[in-house]
Amino acid sequence: RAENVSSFPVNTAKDLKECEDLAVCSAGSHILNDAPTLAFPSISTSDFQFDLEKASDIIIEKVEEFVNKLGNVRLVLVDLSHRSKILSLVKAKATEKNIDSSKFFTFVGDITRLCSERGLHYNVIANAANWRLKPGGGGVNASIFNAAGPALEVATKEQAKSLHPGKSVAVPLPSTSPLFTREGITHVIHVLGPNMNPQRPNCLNNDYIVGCKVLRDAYTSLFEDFASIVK
Ligand code: AR6
Repeated sequence: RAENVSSFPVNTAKDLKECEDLAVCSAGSHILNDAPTLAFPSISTSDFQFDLEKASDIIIEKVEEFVNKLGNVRLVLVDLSHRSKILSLVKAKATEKNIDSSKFFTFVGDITRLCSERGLHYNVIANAANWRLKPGGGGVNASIFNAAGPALEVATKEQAKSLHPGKSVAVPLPSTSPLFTREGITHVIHVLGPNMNPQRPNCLNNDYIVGCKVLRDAYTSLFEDFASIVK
């Protein structure tokens, strides 16, 4: 079951054997599985202050729409802490909807270290970006640009100068980047979600009619970009 995965660090073959011995084989199978895997953070729900209930419904809706369409791939929603509210909401709704937990599950860890520290095989990550596609700021954007090194900023500029809310852009990661060499990540997909934070650009002033549409568009664009990378 998915909750075993997020709470069970498996780093070595020996750990994995022990984990199987402990009859939590589903954790092992997630970790051993080498299907193309997209790890993504919950877009817009932290710095951009989007409502968590609404965001969790949209994640589930879009995962249901894409998970089978995409074939033999895995979609993994990631957050830093076991106390993550968005992970709990999405996990509960995924169980309720009987979504295949080998194709979609939640996972706790730093999205820039899921292979080296948590033993998860993954190849593509999503970033909750800003409209200028700039490094820094905070949250997952700062972590990804810091971990990827300057190569990501250069490669990003080659693809796009800016992003509209609801859009994404896929950036191939140069093989010099530590994210490529250490984690095996080949692409970063920058996604710009709707913003409800008055301190940030393009604030929607609590307009959740527009906000939900933009968040749906953002996940559609993300999963379509992932599909074109793996096809
Ligand atoms: N690994 C996994 N998940 C993370 C990590 C990490 N290293 N860091 C944060 N999260 P946020 P937003 C989770 O604020 O709301 C930036 O400054 C976090 O707990 O990064 O879309 C950009 O430049 C949350 O669940 O993105 C934009 O200006 C999720 O990632 C703005 O913030 C998204 O949180 C975007 O705001």
